[in-house]
Amino acid sequence: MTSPVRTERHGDILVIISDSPPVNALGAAVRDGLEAGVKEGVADASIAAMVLRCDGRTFFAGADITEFGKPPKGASLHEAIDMMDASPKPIVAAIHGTALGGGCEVALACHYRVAVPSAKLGLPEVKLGLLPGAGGTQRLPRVVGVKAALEMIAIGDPIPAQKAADVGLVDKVVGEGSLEADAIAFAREIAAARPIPRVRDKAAAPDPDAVEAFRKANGRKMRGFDAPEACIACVVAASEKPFEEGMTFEREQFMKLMTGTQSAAQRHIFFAERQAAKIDDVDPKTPLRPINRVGVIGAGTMGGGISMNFLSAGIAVTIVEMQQEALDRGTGVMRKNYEASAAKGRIKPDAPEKAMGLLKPTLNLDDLADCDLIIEAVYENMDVKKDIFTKLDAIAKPGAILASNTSYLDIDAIATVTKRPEDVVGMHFFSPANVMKLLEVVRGEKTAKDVLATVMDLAKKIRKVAVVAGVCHGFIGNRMLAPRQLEANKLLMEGATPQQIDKVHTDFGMPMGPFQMADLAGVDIGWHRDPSRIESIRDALAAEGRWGQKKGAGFYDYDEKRNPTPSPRVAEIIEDFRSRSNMQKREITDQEIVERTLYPMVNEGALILEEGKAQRASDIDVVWIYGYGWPVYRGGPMFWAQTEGLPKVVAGLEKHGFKVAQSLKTAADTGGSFK
Ligand code: 3H9
Repeated sequence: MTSPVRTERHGDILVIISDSPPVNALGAAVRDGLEAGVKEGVADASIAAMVLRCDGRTFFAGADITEFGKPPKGASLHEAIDMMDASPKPIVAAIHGTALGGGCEVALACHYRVAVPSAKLGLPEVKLGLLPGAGGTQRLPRVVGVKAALEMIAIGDPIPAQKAADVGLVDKVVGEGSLEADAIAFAREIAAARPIPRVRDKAAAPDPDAVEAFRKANGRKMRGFDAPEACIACVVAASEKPFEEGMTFEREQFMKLMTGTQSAAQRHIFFAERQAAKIDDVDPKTPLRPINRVGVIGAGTMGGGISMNFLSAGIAVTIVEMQQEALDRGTGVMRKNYEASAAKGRIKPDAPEKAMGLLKPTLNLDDLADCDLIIEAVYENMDVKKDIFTKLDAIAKPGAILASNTSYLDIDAIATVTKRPEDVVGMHFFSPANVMKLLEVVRGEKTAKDVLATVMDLAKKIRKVAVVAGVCHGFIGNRMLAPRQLEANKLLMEGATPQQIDKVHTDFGMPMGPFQMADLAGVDIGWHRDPSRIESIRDALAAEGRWGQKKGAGFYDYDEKRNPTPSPRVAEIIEDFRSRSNMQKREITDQEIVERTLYPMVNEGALILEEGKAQRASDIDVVWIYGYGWPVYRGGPMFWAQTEGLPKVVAGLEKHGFKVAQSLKTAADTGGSFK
């Protein structure tokens, strides 16, 4: 097999080049090639210095994650890196694309770093539940100091080349189109400089204040995760221990994380997210329909949020409302949202004007005639949606994609009112639509393959994570939410409190529990609006005007800052409803809440898979991570069920009288996993 690493001589400079698509991950063959390249440069008396660069779209994007958990092969990354570090001739890392993880660690072990302006450098291992395990935690603080290293290692966001130069991580920012030539020239300049600068020889000053401030600023974000604390401990070690001791400490911490379930879950999600973009029976080379202008019907919270996604990506939007006042209100909210983001420095100062400049507000549905994609985002009512799609069929140009943002309704039924059901698709955004990453793409019976391919591609452009779902009530996410909510309500009747049930969910790592969610969304949603008809605790709350956060009262009482406290009135309502239903109150354990609210979600997920409404179990996990805030360190409900043990899940479901999905039973009985 030919090596992915080759060398080229440019006078007294040896250029070592890796060419391992797609991202030059540091797999066994690349590591072996690097060792061979450096050996060649060291052994050859005519070589004064070396340049290390990559072909393709990026410098090394990290260790090869697919090798994790498998028996080691070839030179280890440590060995390759140690060899570079120890080279008696200087090595210059020439960086383009993204030098991430092990790639950034390779660059840190080189003696100099040059980068093009568009390059980014970072140590994102924490996002995989890991820490930089090839010396990154020990070398980076020695270069950029404890404070900057904490940000890069324990948060994991990469930094652009210029910022890297400002903090000393990059020695020189070179020409965008002349990386190799500039790196060779730089190598010639430093070839004779002695001593060769080695990061390991530097010291990082201890900075306990920075550590404390970092913990304080990021505590919430890091809650529940193991990796960030281990990252912090390693950065502190870099400032307190000699290099080799720090390396030993880093290794121990890395192995602990690597063998734990959190990292397995986070790595699962890394691949699951990328897998979700693939549709089994749709060729990735399917020609796409051009999307230059998007139409959005409805300028409410949802329509406005949806429009912002496209505007932010530079795609023109025509937004339609029925009344001028509603249109003005909707576009006003969008402008305010943009301005708030600009004020916080999240977007450039001129971004609000740019985005709003691409928006065409109108009261006339006929103005959608030039749109390539039209998304209907009005309220959930089949008759209303059918009426809109009938009109759209007459207005939209041939080939335009007609999408509904429905969260429950039957896309096939909506498609029947058009003469082009192949152009109809569901695009289910999650609220707030400009923030939440998930997009459920609902594939109707007749949806054309190129429509699906186009929508999946567009999702990437607007930075959403798209998952394909089949037509069923609530699709993937909301369908699985339903049994959870049902059981949570039953548990209230049996003796649990809203706060106990919610706490089990937040302790699990969810951003909120079922009743906090109900209060946020609105207790009155789906209410029959007849105060005399009290058929559930929820009806009783709605009848009293306890509609949730917006009314200052729901399952909880709220102060003016929307801080919740348990409500004595709600306790009374529950007590009253319980006694009228002739039910006995009993003690409910937290474990029972887990078994009755989370296990049924897994069961529903298994049914969704059986019915072919999701392509794969990992797609369901992606839905829950990006649509509902399921803790990524638990890998989504289907992955979590496997860490919990499928036989245990089945036994729990059976104990509480649930009908267990056949595929779940089979997987549990055969020691298998979800496919
Ligand atoms: C590490 O380095 C540990 C060390 O500290 C210590 C070791 C001892 N390995 O994302 P894309 C695949 S941990 C294997 O769609 P983009 C990816 O699955 C690593 N495969 O492209 C996909 O495959 P497919 C630290 C990888 O342009 C294809 O490449 N590094 C790896 O949108 C294209 O990826 C990271 O965490 C990998 N490391 O984004 C960086 N990376 O086509 C992880 C990617 O079959 N990578 N693949 O679906 C990324 O963040 C993005 O992939 C990157 C490109 C920004 C590089």
